Amino acid sequence: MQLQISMVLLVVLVFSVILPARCKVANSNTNSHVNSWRDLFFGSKWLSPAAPRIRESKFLPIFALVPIGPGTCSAPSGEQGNCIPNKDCVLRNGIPAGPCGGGYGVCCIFLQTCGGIIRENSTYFVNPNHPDIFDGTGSCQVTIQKLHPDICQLRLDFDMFSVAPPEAANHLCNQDQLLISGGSPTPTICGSATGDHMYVDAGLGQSSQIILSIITSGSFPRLWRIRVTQIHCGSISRADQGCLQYYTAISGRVRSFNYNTVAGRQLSNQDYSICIRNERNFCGIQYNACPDLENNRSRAFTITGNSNNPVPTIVGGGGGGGPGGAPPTNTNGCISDWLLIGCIRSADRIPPLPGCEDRVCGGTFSAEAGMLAKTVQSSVRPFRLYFHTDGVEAPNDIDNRGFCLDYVQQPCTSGF
Ligand SMILES: *[C@@H]1O[C@H](CO)[C@@H](O)[C@H](O)[C@H]1NC(C)=O
Ligand SMILES: *[C@@H]1O[C@H](CO)[C@@H](O)[C@H](O)[C@H]1NC(C)=O
Ligand SMILES: [Ca+2]
Repeated sequence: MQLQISMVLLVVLVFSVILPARCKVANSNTNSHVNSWRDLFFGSKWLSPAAPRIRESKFLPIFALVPIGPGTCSAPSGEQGNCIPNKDCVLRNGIPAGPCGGGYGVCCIFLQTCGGIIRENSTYFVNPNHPDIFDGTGSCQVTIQKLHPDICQLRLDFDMFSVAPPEAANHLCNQDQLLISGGSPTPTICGSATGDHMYVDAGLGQSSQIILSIITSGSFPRLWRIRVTQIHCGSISRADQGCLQYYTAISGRVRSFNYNTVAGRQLSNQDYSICIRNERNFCGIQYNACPDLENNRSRAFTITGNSNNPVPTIVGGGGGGGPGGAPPTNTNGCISDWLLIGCIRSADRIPPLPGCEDRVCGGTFSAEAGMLAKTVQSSVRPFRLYFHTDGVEAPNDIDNRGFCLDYVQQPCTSGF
C-alpha cells in the first residue's frame, strides 16, 4: 500500500515536473486523466533522464496519428469503458477488457455494486452477482461523486433493469423500487426499464452527491446494469432544464417506464416530462401509437379505463371539482392519469380543427374523443410531453400498460 502510494506520487511528480514544458496534451480532462494520457502516449521511455530531446520528439507524431477521442471504448461484453493505460486501470479499480486505442491502452470498465462509490465517468451500477441474477432483499445503494465541480447532470442509461413489477391492483412499486436522492426529483420506478434513460440534475458544487438505491423485498430474479455518465454544465449533451428524458433525433420512440404490451403495468405516482430537442428547420411534431404486435387490439396507449375492453380516447382536463371543492362529478375527462402535449390536433383534418387539446388519456391514442387511433400533431415548442399518474388504479382502471409513441419532427415548410 505504502509502496503503491509512493509510486503514484513519484509518477505524478515526474509528470508534473517534466512534461508540461515539453508537450501539449489536451487538457480538457482532470489531472489524473492528463497524467494517464501522457503515460499512455509516451510509455516509460521518456522517464529515462538520459533520453535526448530528439528522442522524445519521435513520439509526438504517434499522438497525432492515434485517433482516440476523449477516451471512450467498447468492451467485447458490450459495456462502454475508458481507454487508459493498463496500470491506471488497475490502480483505479477498473476491469481491463481488451486493448483499445491501437493497442496503447486497455478498455477499462468501471463497475460498482452495493455500498460502492462512483468516482469514474461511465461507471456501471450493477446488481450483486452480475451478470447473473440477484434474488436477495434489502437496500443496495451506490453513491455518485462528481468528477468535477462543473458537472451539472447525470445521465442514467438502463442497459438492463428488471426488478419486481408493481402490484396488480394499484400498480404501486411496493415490492422493489429504484430511488434516487440528492438530485432533482425523479419518479420511483420498478418492473422493467431496459433501454430507458433518465437525466438527474446534479445540483451545484463539488460536494453534492447523488445516491441510487434499489430496494428489494421478496423473491424475484433481479438484474440491473445502469450506466452513469457525468455531464459538464457546458456540454452539448446536456438535457434541457427539467427533462427527465431527453431525445435528440428527428424521429424516435418515447414510452412510459415498465411499458410492455403483454404484461407491463403503467406505474402509479409518476410526474415527469419527456423532452424532444427541436432540430434545426423543424417546426412541428407528429405522434403515433407504436405498433402493438402482441395484441389484437392495440394496447400501445392504455392510460385509463379497463383496457381488457375497448376504451375510447378521452381528452381534456374536464370533470373539474364539484361545487365547494367537492370531488369531481364528471369523470369523463383526464383527471387521474394523463399524458399532456401542448395543443394537439388530429393530423388527418384538412383544414385542421380550430380547437386543440392538451391532456389525453383513455385507451386509444388520438386528439379527438372516439374509438379511432389517429396521428396527432403539435407545433408548441419546445417539444415536450408531461406524464402524470395518481396512486390509484382499481377498481376502474385495469391492466393499463402505459404509452408508447413514435414521434417524427415536421419541417417548417409543411404547414407548421
Ligand atoms: C463522460 O463520458 C461521456 C462519454 O461517454 C462524455 O461525453 C462526457 O463529457 C464525460 N464527462 C466527463 C466529466 O468527462
Ligand atoms: C381479434 O379481433 C377480431 C375483431 O374484433 C375478432 O373477431 C377476433 O376473434 C380476435 N382474435 C383474437 C385472437 O382475439
Ligand atoms: Ca391511476
